[in-house]
Amino acid sequence: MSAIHFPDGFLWGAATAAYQIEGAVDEDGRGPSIWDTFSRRPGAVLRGDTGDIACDHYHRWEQDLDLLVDLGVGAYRFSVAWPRVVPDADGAVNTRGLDFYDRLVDGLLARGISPMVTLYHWDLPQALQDLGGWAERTTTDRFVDYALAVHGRLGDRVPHWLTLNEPYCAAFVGHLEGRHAPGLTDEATAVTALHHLLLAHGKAVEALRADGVTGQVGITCNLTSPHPATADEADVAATTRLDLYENRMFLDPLFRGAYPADAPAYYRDVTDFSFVHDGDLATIAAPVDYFGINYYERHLVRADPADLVRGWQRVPDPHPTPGGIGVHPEGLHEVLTRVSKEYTSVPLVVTETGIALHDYVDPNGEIRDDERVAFYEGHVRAAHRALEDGVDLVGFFPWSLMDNYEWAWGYGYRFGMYHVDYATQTRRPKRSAHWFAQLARANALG
Ligand code: IFM
Repeated sequence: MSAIHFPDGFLWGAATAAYQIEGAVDEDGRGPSIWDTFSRRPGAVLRGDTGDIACDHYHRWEQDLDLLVDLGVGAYRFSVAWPRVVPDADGAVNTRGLDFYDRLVDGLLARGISPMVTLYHWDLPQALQDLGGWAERTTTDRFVDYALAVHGRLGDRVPHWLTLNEPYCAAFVGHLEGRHAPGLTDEATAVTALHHLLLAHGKAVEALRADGVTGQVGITCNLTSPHPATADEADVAATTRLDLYENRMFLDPLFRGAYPADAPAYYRDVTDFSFVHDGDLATIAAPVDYFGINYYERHLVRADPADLVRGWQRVPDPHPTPGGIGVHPEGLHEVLTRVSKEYTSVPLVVTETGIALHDYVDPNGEIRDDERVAFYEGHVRAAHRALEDGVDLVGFFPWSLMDNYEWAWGYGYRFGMYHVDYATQTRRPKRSAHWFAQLARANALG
Protein backbone atom coordinates (compact mmCIF):
# COMPACT_ATOMS: atom_id res chain seq x y z
CA MET A 1 0.00 0.00 0.00
CA SER A 2 1.21 3.49 -0.78
CA ALA A 3 2.51 5.91 1.86
CA ILE A 4 0.17 8.73 2.81
CA HIS A 5 0.90 11.98 4.64
CA PHE A 6 -1.55 14.16 6.49
CA PRO A 7 -1.44 17.97 6.49
CA ASP A 8 0.64 19.71 9.15
CA GLY A 9 -1.45 20.35 12.24
CA PHE A 10 -3.86 17.47 11.52
CA LEU A 11 -5.48 16.60 14.85
CA TRP A 12 -5.04 12.99 15.94
CA GLY A 13 -7.03 12.25 19.07
CA ALA A 14 -8.93 9.64 21.04
CA ALA A 15 -12.49 9.73 22.34
CA THR A 16 -14.47 8.66 25.42
CA ALA A 17 -17.71 9.63 27.17
CA ALA A 18 -18.48 10.28 30.82
CA TYR A 19 -20.95 7.52 31.71
CA GLN A 20 -18.92 4.94 29.81
CA ILE A 21 -15.71 5.46 31.78
CA GLU A 22 -16.10 7.55 34.92
CA GLY A 23 -17.91 5.35 37.46
CA ALA A 24 -18.23 7.15 40.83
CA VAL A 25 -21.90 7.68 40.10
CA ASP A 26 -22.79 8.95 43.54
CA GLU A 27 -19.65 10.84 44.46
CA ASP A 28 -19.12 14.55 45.05
CA GLY A 29 -22.76 15.46 44.57
CA ARG A 30 -23.43 13.76 41.22
CA GLY A 31 -27.13 13.11 40.72
CA PRO A 32 -28.61 10.11 38.92
CA SER A 33 -28.80 10.14 35.13
CA ILE A 34 -31.24 8.35 32.84
CA TRP A 35 -28.57 5.70 32.28
CA ASP A 36 -28.33 4.95 36.02
CA THR A 37 -32.05 4.27 35.90
CA PHE A 38 -32.19 2.48 32.54
CA SER A 39 -29.25 0.17 33.22
CA ARG A 40 -31.13 -1.15 36.26
CA ARG A 41 -34.21 -2.01 34.28
CA PRO A 42 -34.34 -5.83 34.03
CA GLY A 43 -33.31 -6.96 30.55
CA ALA A 44 -32.29 -3.50 29.33
CA VAL A 45 -28.53 -4.12 29.34
CA LEU A 46 -26.71 -7.36 28.64
CA ARG A 47 -26.07 -9.14 31.95
CA GLY A 48 -27.45 -6.12 33.80
CA ASP A 49 -24.12 -4.27 33.60
CA THR A 50 -24.19 -0.69 34.87
CA GLY A 51 -21.78 2.25 34.71
CA ASP A 52 -21.48 2.38 38.51
CA ILE A 53 -17.74 1.64 38.38
CA ALA A 54 -16.97 1.41 34.65
CA CYS A 55 -13.24 2.24 34.16
CA ASP A 56 -13.10 4.07 37.49
CA HIS A 57 -11.74 6.98 35.48
CA TYR A 58 -13.07 9.45 38.05
CA HIS A 59 -10.30 8.24 40.36
CA ARG A 60 -7.75 7.13 37.76
CA TRP A 61 -7.89 10.08 35.40
CA GLU A 62 -4.24 11.02 35.78
CA GLN A 63 -3.06 7.57 34.75
CA ASP A 64 -5.55 7.70 31.85
CA LEU A 65 -4.18 11.03 30.66
CA ASP A 66 -0.74 9.41 30.66
CA LEU A 67 -2.12 6.81 28.24
CA LEU A 68 -2.94 9.66 25.87
CA VAL A 69 0.67 10.78 26.08
CA ASP A 70 1.84 7.25 25.24
CA LEU A 71 -0.59 7.30 22.32
CA GLY A 72 1.08 10.41 20.93
CA VAL A 73 -2.21 12.24 20.36
CA GLY A 74 -2.64 16.00 20.23
CA ALA A 75 -6.24 16.04 21.45
CA TYR A 76 -8.67 14.21 23.72
CA ARG A 77 -12.42 14.19 23.22
CA PHE A 78 -14.32 13.56 26.46
CA SER A 79 -17.79 14.43 27.69
CA VAL A 80 -18.94 16.28 30.77
CA ALA A 81 -21.60 14.51 32.84
CA TRP A 82 -24.53 16.89 33.10
CA PRO A 83 -25.72 15.24 36.37
CA ARG A 84 -22.35 15.98 37.99
CA VAL A 85 -22.70 19.67 37.18
CA VAL A 86 -26.44 20.17 37.64
CA PRO A 87 -27.68 17.15 39.60
CA ASP A 88 -31.27 18.25 40.24
CA ALA A 89 -34.20 19.95 38.59
CA ASP A 90 -33.70 23.08 40.71
CA GLY A 91 -30.78 24.05 38.45
CA ALA A 92 -28.28 24.52 41.29
CA VAL A 93 -24.70 24.10 40.05
CA ASN A 94 -22.57 21.55 41.88
CA THR A 95 -19.10 23.06 41.96
CA ARG A 96 -17.50 19.77 43.01
CA GLY A 97 -18.66 18.31 39.71
CA LEU A 98 -17.04 21.15 37.80
CA ASP A 99 -13.88 20.74 39.89
CA PHE A 100 -13.33 17.31 38.38
CA TYR A 101 -13.39 18.61 34.79
CA ASP A 102 -11.26 21.58 35.80
CA ARG A 103 -8.56 19.18 36.99
CA LEU A 104 -8.97 17.08 33.85
CA VAL A 105 -8.55 20.07 31.52
CA ASP A 106 -5.50 21.29 33.43
CA GLY A 107 -4.09 17.76 33.39
CA LEU A 108 -4.49 17.59 29.63
CA LEU A 109 -2.93 20.97 29.02
CA ALA A 110 -0.01 20.11 31.30
CA ARG A 111 0.61 17.11 29.03
CA GLY A 112 0.36 19.19 25.86
CA ILE A 113 -2.99 17.65 24.86
CA SER A 114 -5.87 19.79 23.62
CA PRO A 115 -9.31 19.21 25.21
CA MET A 116 -12.37 18.68 23.01
CA VAL A 117 -15.43 18.80 25.26
CA THR A 118 -18.76 17.17 24.42
CA LEU A 119 -21.49 18.69 26.56
CA TYR A 120 -24.13 15.98 26.08
CA HIS A 121 -23.28 12.35 25.54
CA TRP A 122 -26.65 10.86 26.55
CA ASP A 123 -26.58 11.17 30.36
CA LEU A 124 -29.57 13.42 30.99
CA PRO A 125 -30.18 14.08 34.69
CA GLN A 126 -32.99 11.75 35.80
CA ALA A 127 -34.61 14.74 37.53
CA LEU A 128 -35.18 16.31 34.09
CA GLN A 129 -36.45 13.04 32.64
CA ASP A 130 -38.99 13.00 35.48
CA LEU A 131 -40.24 16.34 34.12
CA GLY A 132 -40.55 14.95 30.57
CA GLY A 133 -36.93 14.82 29.39
CA TRP A 134 -36.20 15.68 25.75
CA ALA A 135 -39.89 15.42 24.87
CA GLU A 136 -40.34 18.58 26.96
CA ARG A 137 -39.37 21.90 25.34
CA THR A 138 -38.10 23.49 28.58
CA THR A 139 -35.27 20.92 28.65
CA THR A 140 -33.65 23.00 25.90
CA ASP A 141 -33.34 25.93 28.32
CA ARG A 142 -32.01 23.69 31.07
CA PHE A 143 -29.33 22.53 28.60
CA VAL A 144 -28.33 26.13 27.92
CA ASP A 145 -28.03 26.83 31.68
CA TYR A 146 -25.84 23.75 32.06
CA ALA A 147 -23.71 24.60 28.99
CA LEU A 148 -23.08 28.09 30.34
CA ALA A 149 -22.09 26.70 33.74
CA VAL A 150 -19.50 24.47 32.09
CA HIS A 151 -18.32 27.23 29.81
CA GLY A 152 -18.03 29.60 32.77
CA ARG A 153 -15.57 27.26 34.43
CA LEU A 154 -13.64 25.77 31.48
CA GLY A 155 -14.13 28.32 28.70
CA ASP A 156 -10.72 29.95 29.15
CA ARG A 157 -8.93 26.66 28.31
CA VAL A 158 -11.08 24.66 25.88
CA PRO A 159 -10.45 25.18 22.17
CA HIS A 160 -13.11 22.73 20.90
CA TRP A 161 -16.70 22.37 22.07
CA LEU A 162 -19.34 19.92 20.86
CA THR A 163 -22.89 20.50 22.03
CA LEU A 164 -24.36 17.03 21.41
CA ASN A 165 -23.09 13.60 20.56
CA GLU A 166 -25.26 11.66 18.09
CA PRO A 167 -28.75 13.15 18.34
CA TYR A 168 -29.89 10.13 16.26
CA CYS A 169 -29.14 7.78 19.15
CA ALA A 170 -30.40 10.10 21.87
CA ALA A 171 -33.70 10.62 20.01
CA PHE A 172 -34.39 7.47 18.01
CA VAL A 173 -32.52 4.71 19.82
CA GLY A 174 -33.69 6.11 23.17
CA HIS A 175 -37.29 7.06 22.37
CA LEU A 176 -38.33 4.87 19.42
CA GLU A 177 -36.22 1.70 19.47
CA GLY A 178 -36.11 1.66 23.27
CA ARG A 179 -32.61 0.15 23.32
CA HIS A 180 -31.09 3.16 25.08
CA ALA A 181 -32.23 5.34 27.96
CA PRO A 182 -34.88 6.46 28.62
CA GLY A 183 -36.09 3.26 26.93
CA LEU A 184 -39.25 4.59 25.26
CA THR A 185 -40.82 3.17 22.11
CA ASP A 186 -43.01 5.96 20.80
CA GLU A 187 -42.24 7.49 17.43
CA ALA A 188 -44.06 10.80 18.01
CA THR A 189 -42.09 11.28 21.22
CA ALA A 190 -38.88 10.37 19.39
CA VAL A 191 -39.34 13.01 16.68
CA THR A 192 -40.31 15.60 19.30
CA ALA A 193 -37.21 14.70 21.31
CA LEU A 194 -35.08 15.03 18.19
CA HIS A 195 -36.41 18.51 17.54
CA HIS A 196 -35.73 19.56 21.12
CA LEU A 197 -32.23 18.09 21.04
CA LEU A 198 -31.43 20.07 17.88
CA LEU A 199 -33.04 23.18 19.35
CA ALA A 200 -30.98 22.77 22.52
CA HIS A 201 -27.89 22.59 20.31
CA GLY A 202 -28.82 25.80 18.46
CA LYS A 203 -29.72 27.66 21.63
CA ALA A 204 -26.46 26.57 23.25
CA VAL A 205 -24.43 27.73 20.23
CA GLU A 206 -26.09 31.15 20.45
CA ALA A 207 -25.65 31.31 24.24
CA LEU A 208 -21.98 30.32 24.10
CA ARG A 209 -21.34 32.97 21.45
CA ALA A 210 -23.13 35.59 23.59
CA ASP A 211 -20.99 34.43 26.52
CA GLY A 212 -17.85 35.21 24.51
CA VAL A 213 -16.73 31.68 23.71
CA THR A 214 -13.22 31.73 22.26
CA GLY A 215 -13.05 28.04 21.34
CA GLN A 216 -14.69 26.58 18.25
CA VAL A 217 -18.23 25.29 18.65
CA GLY A 218 -19.71 22.34 16.78
CA ILE A 219 -21.94 19.28 17.05
CA THR A 220 -21.33 15.60 16.34
CA CYS A 221 -23.75 13.44 14.35
CA ASN A 222 -23.43 9.76 13.56
CA LEU A 223 -24.01 9.40 9.84
CA THR A 224 -24.36 6.35 7.65
CA SER A 225 -23.77 5.51 4.03
CA PRO A 226 -26.95 3.90 2.65
CA HIS A 227 -27.18 2.07 -0.70
CA PRO A 228 -30.09 0.22 -2.30
CA ALA A 229 -29.63 -3.55 -2.19
CA THR A 230 -30.84 -3.79 -5.81
CA ALA A 231 -31.65 -1.37 -8.63
CA ASP A 232 -35.34 -2.11 -8.05
CA GLU A 233 -37.35 1.12 -7.79
CA ALA A 234 -38.85 0.07 -4.46
CA ASP A 235 -35.40 -0.52 -2.92
CA VAL A 236 -34.16 2.82 -4.22
CA ALA A 237 -37.17 4.58 -2.69
CA ALA A 238 -36.65 2.69 0.59
CA THR A 239 -33.03 3.87 0.63
CA THR A 240 -34.19 7.46 0.33
CA ARG A 241 -36.49 6.89 3.30
CA LEU A 242 -33.77 5.29 5.40
CA ASP A 243 -31.47 8.17 4.47
CA LEU A 244 -34.11 10.56 5.80
CA TYR A 245 -34.25 8.67 9.08
CA GLU A 246 -30.50 8.16 9.55
CA ASN A 247 -28.98 11.27 7.97
CA ARG A 248 -31.18 13.99 6.51
CA MET A 249 -33.31 14.55 9.65
CA PHE A 250 -30.11 15.95 11.18
CA LEU A 251 -28.14 17.41 8.30
CA ASP A 252 -31.02 19.35 6.72
CA PRO A 253 -32.11 21.30 9.81
CA LEU A 254 -28.52 21.90 10.94
CA PHE A 255 -27.19 23.13 7.60
CA ARG A 256 -30.26 24.11 5.56
CA GLY A 257 -32.53 25.39 8.30
CA ALA A 258 -35.40 23.08 7.33
CA TYR A 259 -36.54 19.52 7.86
CA PRO A 260 -36.34 17.50 4.63
CA ALA A 261 -39.19 18.09 2.18
CA ASP A 262 -40.19 14.41 2.44
CA ALA A 263 -40.28 14.40 6.27
CA PRO A 264 -44.00 15.33 6.61
CA ALA A 265 -44.94 12.43 4.30
CA TYR A 266 -42.66 9.97 6.10
CA TYR A 267 -44.08 10.96 9.46
CA ARG A 268 -47.64 11.59 8.29
CA ASP A 269 -49.19 8.98 10.61
CA VAL A 270 -46.93 10.00 13.48
CA THR A 271 -46.76 13.76 13.94
CA ASP A 272 -47.77 17.04 12.34
CA PHE A 273 -44.53 18.74 13.49
CA SER A 274 -46.52 21.22 15.60
CA PHE A 275 -43.65 21.11 18.09
CA VAL A 276 -41.72 23.35 15.68
CA HIS A 277 -42.20 26.98 16.74
CA ASP A 278 -41.45 30.11 14.70
CA GLY A 279 -37.73 30.75 14.64
CA ASP A 280 -36.70 27.27 15.83
CA LEU A 281 -35.13 26.24 12.55
CA ALA A 282 -33.09 29.43 12.29
CA THR A 283 -31.80 28.72 15.80
CA ILE A 284 -30.98 25.11 14.94
CA ALA A 285 -29.05 26.28 11.88
CA ALA A 286 -26.95 28.73 13.91
CA PRO A 287 -23.53 28.68 12.20
CA VAL A 288 -21.03 26.25 13.68
CA ASP A 289 -17.24 26.42 13.45
CA TYR A 290 -16.75 22.74 12.66
CA PHE A 291 -18.77 19.57 12.30
CA GLY A 292 -18.04 16.24 13.99
CA ILE A 293 -18.89 13.03 12.16
CA ASN A 294 -19.10 9.61 13.78
CA TYR A 295 -19.03 6.89 11.17
CA TYR A 296 -19.67 3.22 11.84
CA GLU A 297 -22.17 1.89 9.34
CA ARG A 298 -22.75 1.44 5.63
CA HIS A 299 -26.18 -0.04 4.91
CA LEU A 300 -27.67 -2.00 2.06
CA VAL A 301 -31.37 -1.28 2.03
CA ARG A 302 -34.46 -3.16 0.86
CA ALA A 303 -38.08 -2.06 0.73
CA ASP A 304 -40.44 -3.45 3.30
CA PRO A 305 -43.37 -4.41 1.08
CA ALA A 306 -45.70 -4.22 4.08
CA ASP A 307 -44.98 -0.51 4.57
CA LEU A 308 -44.25 1.68 1.56
CA VAL A 309 -44.67 4.92 3.54
CA ARG A 310 -41.89 4.42 6.02
CA GLY A 311 -40.76 0.86 5.42
CA TRP A 312 -37.18 -0.07 4.85
CA GLN A 313 -35.05 -2.99 5.91
CA ARG A 314 -31.33 -3.09 6.43
CA VAL A 315 -29.84 -6.16 4.79
CA PRO A 316 -27.70 -7.97 7.39
CA ASP A 317 -24.00 -7.64 6.57
CA PRO A 318 -22.49 -10.90 5.23
CA HIS A 319 -19.31 -10.38 7.28
CA PRO A 320 -20.45 -8.83 10.56
CA THR A 321 -18.10 -7.89 13.37
CA PRO A 322 -19.22 -8.96 16.88
CA GLY A 323 -21.44 -5.87 17.02
CA GLY A 324 -23.29 -6.98 13.89
CA ILE A 325 -21.77 -4.22 11.77
CA GLY A 326 -19.71 -4.81 8.63
CA VAL A 327 -16.37 -3.13 7.91
CA HIS A 328 -16.77 -0.62 5.06
CA PRO A 329 -14.14 2.12 5.08
CA GLU A 330 -15.38 3.39 1.71
CA GLY A 331 -18.54 4.50 3.53
CA LEU A 332 -16.47 6.97 5.53
CA HIS A 333 -15.18 8.48 2.30
CA GLU A 334 -18.76 8.68 1.00
CA VAL A 335 -20.07 10.35 4.14
CA LEU A 336 -17.26 12.90 4.29
CA THR A 337 -17.51 13.85 0.62
CA ARG A 338 -21.29 14.01 0.76
CA VAL A 339 -21.37 16.34 3.77
CA SER A 340 -18.72 18.55 2.28
CA LYS A 341 -20.35 18.71 -1.18
CA GLU A 342 -24.00 18.89 -0.18
CA TYR A 343 -24.12 20.49 3.24
CA THR A 344 -21.31 22.59 4.63
CA SER A 345 -17.90 24.06 4.01
CA VAL A 346 -16.92 24.18 7.71
CA PRO A 347 -13.99 21.93 8.66
CA LEU A 348 -14.95 18.32 9.41
CA VAL A 349 -13.58 16.11 12.16
CA VAL A 350 -14.03 12.34 12.39
CA THR A 351 -14.97 12.46 16.07
CA GLU A 352 -15.47 8.67 16.24
CA THR A 353 -15.00 5.49 14.32
CA GLY A 354 -14.17 2.10 15.70
CA ILE A 355 -14.85 -1.62 15.90
CA ALA A 356 -16.14 -3.82 18.73
CA LEU A 357 -14.19 -7.03 19.28
CA HIS A 358 -13.99 -9.62 22.04
CA ASP A 359 -10.34 -8.79 22.80
CA TYR A 360 -8.46 -10.79 25.40
CA VAL A 361 -5.02 -10.84 26.97
CA ASP A 362 -3.27 -13.90 25.60
CA PRO A 363 -0.96 -16.17 27.65
CA ASN A 364 2.01 -14.02 26.60
CA GLY A 365 0.29 -10.91 27.94
CA GLU A 366 -0.38 -9.53 24.44
CA ILE A 367 -3.65 -8.23 23.05
CA ARG A 368 -3.49 -9.01 19.34
CA ASP A 369 -6.36 -6.97 17.91
CA ASP A 370 -5.15 -7.20 14.32
CA GLU A 371 -8.72 -6.78 13.01
CA ARG A 372 -8.82 -3.39 14.73
CA VAL A 373 -5.49 -2.36 13.19
CA ALA A 374 -6.82 -3.34 9.75
CA PHE A 375 -10.06 -1.47 10.47
CA TYR A 376 -8.20 1.71 11.38
CA GLU A 377 -5.80 1.43 8.50
CA GLY A 378 -8.74 1.18 6.09
CA HIS A 379 -10.58 4.11 7.65
CA VAL A 380 -7.51 6.33 7.90
CA ARG A 381 -6.83 5.71 4.22
CA ALA A 382 -10.48 6.46 3.38
CA ALA A 383 -10.21 9.72 5.32
CA HIS A 384 -7.06 10.57 3.42
CA ARG A 385 -8.80 9.93 0.09
CA ALA A 386 -11.49 12.39 1.19
CA LEU A 387 -8.77 14.95 1.89
CA GLU A 388 -7.33 14.36 -1.57
CA ASP A 389 -10.81 14.88 -2.97
CA GLY A 390 -10.96 18.32 -1.42
CA VAL A 391 -12.74 17.65 1.89
CA ASP A 392 -11.59 20.01 4.64
CA LEU A 393 -10.96 17.24 7.16
CA VAL A 394 -8.94 18.45 10.15
CA GLY A 395 -8.96 15.62 12.68
CA PHE A 396 -9.51 11.92 13.37
CA PHE A 397 -10.50 10.47 16.77
CA PRO A 398 -10.80 6.68 17.13
CA TRP A 399 -13.46 5.30 19.41
CA SER A 400 -12.18 4.62 21.91
CA LEU A 401 -9.17 5.40 24.05
CA MET A 402 -9.92 2.36 26.23
CA ASP A 403 -12.50 -0.38 26.61
CA ASN A 404 -15.56 0.92 28.38
CA TYR A 405 -19.26 0.52 29.13
CA GLU A 406 -20.80 -0.08 25.72
CA TRP A 407 -24.33 0.97 26.68
CA ALA A 408 -26.89 -1.83 26.15
CA TRP A 409 -24.06 -4.26 25.39
CA GLY A 410 -22.40 -3.68 28.74
CA TYR A 411 -18.75 -4.61 29.18
CA GLY A 412 -18.60 -7.59 26.81
CA TYR A 413 -17.95 -5.59 23.63
CA ARG A 414 -14.59 -3.87 23.56
CA PHE A 415 -13.83 -0.81 21.42
CA GLY A 416 -10.62 0.41 23.11
CA MET A 417 -7.07 0.82 21.92
CA TYR A 418 -6.22 0.09 25.57
CA HIS A 419 -7.56 -3.06 27.17
CA VAL A 420 -9.21 -2.65 30.56
CA ASP A 421 -9.30 -5.53 33.02
CA TYR A 422 -12.39 -4.39 34.88
CA ALA A 423 -11.72 -6.46 38.00
CA THR A 424 -8.29 -4.93 38.62
CA GLN A 425 -8.69 -1.78 36.49
CA THR A 426 -5.40 -2.58 34.78
CA ARG A 427 -4.95 -0.82 31.42
CA ARG A 428 -2.81 -2.52 28.77
CA PRO A 429 -2.02 -1.31 25.26
CA LYS A 430 -3.40 -3.47 22.48
CA ARG A 431 -1.57 -3.80 19.18
CA SER A 432 -3.86 -1.06 17.85
CA ALA A 433 -2.54 1.39 20.46
CA HIS A 434 1.03 0.80 19.26
CA TRP A 435 -0.07 1.11 15.64
CA PHE A 436 -2.04 4.30 16.25
CA ALA A 437 0.77 5.89 18.27
CA GLN A 438 3.10 5.43 15.31
CA LEU A 439 0.56 6.99 12.98
CA ALA A 440 -0.12 9.97 15.27
CA ARG A 441 3.58 10.65 15.78
CA ALA A 442 4.50 10.36 12.10
CA ASN A 443 1.34 12.09 10.84
CA ALA A 444 1.72 9.60 8.05
CA LEU A 445 1.16 5.97 7.18
CA GLY A 446 3.92 3.96 5.50
O1 IFM B 1 -19.85 3.72 22.47
C1 IFM B 1 -20.52 4.44 21.51
C2 IFM B 1 -20.40 5.92 21.76
O2 IFM B 1 -20.88 6.27 23.01
C3 IFM B 1 -21.19 6.70 20.73
N1 IFM B 1 -20.86 6.29 19.38
C4 IFM B 1 -20.82 4.89 19.11
C5 IFM B 1 -19.96 4.17 20.12
C6 IFM B 1 -19.87 2.67 19.80
O3 IFM B 1 -21.12 2.09 19.79
